[in-house]
Amino acid sequence: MLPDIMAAALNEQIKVEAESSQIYLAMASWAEVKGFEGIAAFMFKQSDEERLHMLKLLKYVNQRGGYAVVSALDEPRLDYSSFSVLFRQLYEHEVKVSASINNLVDIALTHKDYATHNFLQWYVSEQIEEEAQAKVILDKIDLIGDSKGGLYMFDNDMKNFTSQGHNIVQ
Ligand code: OFO
Repeated sequence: MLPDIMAAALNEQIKVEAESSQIYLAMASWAEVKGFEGIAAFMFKQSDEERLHMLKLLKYVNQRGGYAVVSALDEPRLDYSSFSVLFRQLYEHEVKVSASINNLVDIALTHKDYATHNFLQWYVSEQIEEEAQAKVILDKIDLIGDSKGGLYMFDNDMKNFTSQGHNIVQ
């Protein structure tokens, strides 16, 4: 059985993951309209993954005797001035998500909810990967700057990575 405070915090996280999915969906749409298919494919995939993170939490809350709430989401407010700004927002967003996962771990330990603590370890690992991936991409984009040729090649790399199911960090 979930402690009430844990159920409430997990419900907040359900919203965070759903909003992450919306943020990446908005980024995907922008990249697609700009003609950057590879970046768009990467963002669509990220968006799908965030939805799975949300679903995993939702099912866990219900399975543990809580009630997972599907709440209204905030509209993504993004600065689309360049790809480097876009990827910086992605990176900063992931850092924020890691902090909220850490906060959940903290609540689980404080309330001796070891089942949830165990469940959350998957998210802890996932965040390590996602932060690292976002940082690598951001560093690459910062190197490229505004070079059109560089962006074109980067977009192709992203296409290959996404279609082969590879992680860009590899
Ligand atoms: Fe990338 O955030 Fe989910 O966990």
